[in-house]
Amino acid sequence: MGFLKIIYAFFCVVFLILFSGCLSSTPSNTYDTEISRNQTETKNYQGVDLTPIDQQQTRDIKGTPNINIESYRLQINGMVENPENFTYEQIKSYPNVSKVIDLNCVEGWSFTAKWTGIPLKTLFNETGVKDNATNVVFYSADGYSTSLKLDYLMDNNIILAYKINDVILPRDRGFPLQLVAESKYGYKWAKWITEIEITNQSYEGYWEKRGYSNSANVSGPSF
Ligand SMILES: Nc1nc2c(c(=O)[nH]1)N[C@H]1C(S)=C(S)[C@@H](COP(=O)(O)O)O[C@H]1N2
Ligand SMILES: [Mo]
Repeated sequence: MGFLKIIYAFFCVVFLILFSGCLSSTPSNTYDTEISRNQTETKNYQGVDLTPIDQQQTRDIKGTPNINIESYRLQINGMVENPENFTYEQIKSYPNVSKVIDLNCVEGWSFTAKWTGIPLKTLFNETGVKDNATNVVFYSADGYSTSLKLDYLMDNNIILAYKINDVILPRDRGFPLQLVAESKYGYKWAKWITEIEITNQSYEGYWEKRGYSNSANVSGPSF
């Protein structure tokens, strides 16, 4: 009898460990990918054929960083009046903008997608931007960084995308946010953004430090 009780207790403990493990890992790890799978991808928008997500090429320096969306905050700091941290839900609650834009990597490939997200202008209106600020640096969860001029970002109403082809940005594609740096090479399209710093200094990001052009115009040279 004693032996059977021990066996019984053992299986109860194993079962509890397995079961609680499932419960606790479900929300943060499958949140976006499950939603993405259940959403229908848009194939054509305003007469333009979009590249299906599974046919889009991608590029990253070291794989997909692990981001827990419950604790995720987008920090905006530097030369602002009020530094602020935004949750994913807050970001999605502002009016959104959609654009059909090509992403061109310096490796020679490109694709066309519909990007939906929040204009940087909306966030900068919340934080306020100091008068002499000139540049904006984007820092990502995988250690990547890049920068762009404040005027470029404002004049072109540049957005932070949380959807691609009307599907939640997949985890391996930059979830929760990718910068849609239209008319700039792909290395300016920071993914997995966690921090945005406003400054009056020029800044060389990951690829720029390795010799790539800091202006990165698709129409111009890449070095
Ligand atoms: N955080 C982060 N963002 C990044 C990169 C990266 O390695 N890390 N690679 C850049 C490069 S070189 C390109 S071409 C685009 C590719 O975006 P995609 O994977 O969505 O196609 O992401 C850019 N943004
Ligand atoms: Mo790239």
